[in-house]
Amino acid sequence: MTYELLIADKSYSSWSLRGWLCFAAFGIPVNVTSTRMYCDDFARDLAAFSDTARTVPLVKAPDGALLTDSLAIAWALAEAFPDKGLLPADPGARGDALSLVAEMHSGFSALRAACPMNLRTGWTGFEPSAAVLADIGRVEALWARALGAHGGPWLCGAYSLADVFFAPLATRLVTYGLPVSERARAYVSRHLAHPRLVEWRKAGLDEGPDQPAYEMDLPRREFPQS
Ligand SMILES: N[C@@H](CCC(=O)N[C@@H](CS)C(=O)NCC(=O)O)C(=O)O
Repeated sequence: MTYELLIADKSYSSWSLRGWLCFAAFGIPVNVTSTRMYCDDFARDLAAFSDTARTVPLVKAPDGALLTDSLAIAWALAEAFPDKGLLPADPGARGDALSLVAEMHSGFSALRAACPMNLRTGWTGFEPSAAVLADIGRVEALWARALGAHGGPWLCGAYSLADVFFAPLATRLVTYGLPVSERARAYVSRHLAHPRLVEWRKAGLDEGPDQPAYEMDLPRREFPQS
């Protein structure tokens, strides 16, 4: 028996992207089912997956566990596959990765609310509020420390769960044209070129019409490819 993963709209569901990357970026086999938010399919497909399902991503593990949150998916896979590199082997880098994952999972509410992930387009003319700028400042500080302490190219050296959790936020920095340092922009470019993110984005473009809930009252521009 293998893992079963339920996700939604690849272009828009940032938590689904994180859940999927926990498998795909580390070569862990998984059966993926995809649904769409903001329509009857969502409730129907969640109920078919589990009667206690409420949000995506959702995972049924081979041991019978139902993982209802991206953080639980990350921790369970890191425990089940200690040799797949989800977390760095070095204890200091590992602690930093855990901290980055946890802070991303619980933080950056202003940036997340004002700039929903949308992998189909970029926007021009977005004016960040003071709260959004404060979140960007915190992202900059965390990334600069991690990249400096562990030597890159990813936050804690090799690609880890820390990068999985920041991948959607990295896309938002460029799709909304937010002000970032050169170092942060180079890290964002690494995400944009990551083969699994490229694969996910491409698959999302074929998932049907745009979701109206993610429209912005702003002129569009092309999704930045690098
Ligand atoms: N804390 C959850 C958040 C999951 C979440 O909010 N997922 C969104 C999609 S990105 C969702 O299912 N929204 C539907 C709803 O809330 O009804 C996690 O980390 O997995």
